[in-house]
Amino acid sequence: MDINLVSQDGVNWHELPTTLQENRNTAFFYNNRFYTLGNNGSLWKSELVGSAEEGWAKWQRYFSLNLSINRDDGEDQDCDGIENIMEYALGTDPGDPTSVPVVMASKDGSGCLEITIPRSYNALDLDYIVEQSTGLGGGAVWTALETEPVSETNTELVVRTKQPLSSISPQFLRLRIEFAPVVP
Ligand SMILES: [Ca+2]
Repeated sequence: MDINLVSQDGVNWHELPTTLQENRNTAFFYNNRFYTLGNNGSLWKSELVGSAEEGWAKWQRYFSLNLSINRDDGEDQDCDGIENIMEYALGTDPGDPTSVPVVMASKDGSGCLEITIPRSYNALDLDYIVEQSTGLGGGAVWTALETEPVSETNTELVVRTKQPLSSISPQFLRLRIEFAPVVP
């Protein structure tokens, strides 16, 4: 068997010049290693290929392979108005339009606005930014709202405004998601 196509995601395949190995009968990929099985039960294994996927890459691969979801961050295959990056961030199902995130906001004991944001258990590669604007529509100017963390777990993020609501003029809030800068 002559193996001359390789892939890291099972979707995109690239040619790889290989030397014909006469006694290799089958090959498979498991736990980030290639294995080949030859005559008389000989088994070869490769070095680790890449590293185990985490976060966004893992999410993309899971949903594109298992549910055939278009994996791009701006796609909205279930037409629920929530783009993939937000479905990932908030832990909802990108293939189910009834699976929508619920972000809660309430006034806490000191009069500040407390915002509870659900999140995917492994979406630790994202920044969650609450923004404010005095208007909506195309001309609206959005700026980051000053918040401080209240609590943070793998499945929930709670922040609150630094100022009490009484000192903030009426405005609209939205949640913006960004990929966190990679720390070298
Ligand atoms: Ca969606």
